[in-house]
Amino acid sequence: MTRRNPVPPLAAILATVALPAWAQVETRTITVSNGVAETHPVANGIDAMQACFDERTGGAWTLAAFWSGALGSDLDATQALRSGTQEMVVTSTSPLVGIEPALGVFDLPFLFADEAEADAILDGEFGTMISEKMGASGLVNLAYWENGFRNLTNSLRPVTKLEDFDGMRVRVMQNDIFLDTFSTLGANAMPMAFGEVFTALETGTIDAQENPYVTIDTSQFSEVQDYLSETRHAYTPFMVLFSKTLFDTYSAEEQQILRDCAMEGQGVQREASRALSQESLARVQEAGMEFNQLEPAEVERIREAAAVVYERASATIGADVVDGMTAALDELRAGG
Ligand code: TK8
Repeated sequence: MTRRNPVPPLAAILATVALPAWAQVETRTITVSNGVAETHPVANGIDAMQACFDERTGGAWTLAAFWSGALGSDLDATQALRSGTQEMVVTSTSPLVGIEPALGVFDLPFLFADEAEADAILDGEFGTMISEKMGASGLVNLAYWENGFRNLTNSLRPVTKLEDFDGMRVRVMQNDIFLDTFSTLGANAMPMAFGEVFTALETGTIDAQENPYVTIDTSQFSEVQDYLSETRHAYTPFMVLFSKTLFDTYSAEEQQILRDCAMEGQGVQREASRALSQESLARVQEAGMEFNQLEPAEVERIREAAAVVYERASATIGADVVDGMTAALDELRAGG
């Protein structure tokens, strides 16, 4: 930038700060936190987002990432966004149902059959409708990333059938639908923030927890759990949330950069999550976990036992939201 005398007006400074290829942006440090370790595919998404920022802002924006719940739980961090003291969080939807009950729709057991269905619903009209609800709570959802299909680990026995849940002390997220699902299956469900799970498993306060393979792997749960059973009982999305209070202080161009770069991160993050999933499964087995798949008939029995949760959760989630999801899935499965 060339300095002129006397001090030029602000508009002239702004005009000379940025090269034409770059947007007119403020210099910013954007704090982003999440509950997983830096080895988790969320880091691939954050790196991709930073690369996108570099390109679009000419290096004016820096993502300051905090891992393993260093800034608090998913819920604490989300509350910090709402009060405008933190910019961004990558969080599971499940702990946020107290803020936006409609998010509970993603917690319904055995909802999505595979990743393609999850992507189609989240990236389609239904996902947009849910994102738009977040504004009322002071949050902007920039993109859906992936936590993934959840599987059960425990220290008691391989889970091969419904009866194996009996009396098992299973940590669940702070979410009534998960609580109801695992209670219904016969487990002793104990809600707990993610940051407390490793220690609770280590000390034997709980027997079991459930999370996607990559989270089980990158959180070192293989050190404190013996059995891993492929239950795939739910798919949890990550939301890339931004503080609406802070978002509203950004220029329209800057807001677009946030959205575009979060979407660029989405592709990279989902790909990394899926690529790492089988690697993670292999790694935890090498670390000594005993892995089993369930007979399809046994999965069906578990699914049928849990189905009652849909009816009970519908009023809280909103019957319109549950019906909207069902209709979207029906349409998708019919090939529409
Ligand atoms: C990480 C969480 C976690 C979630 C949970 O912050 O709490 O079990 O699945 O992965 O979002």
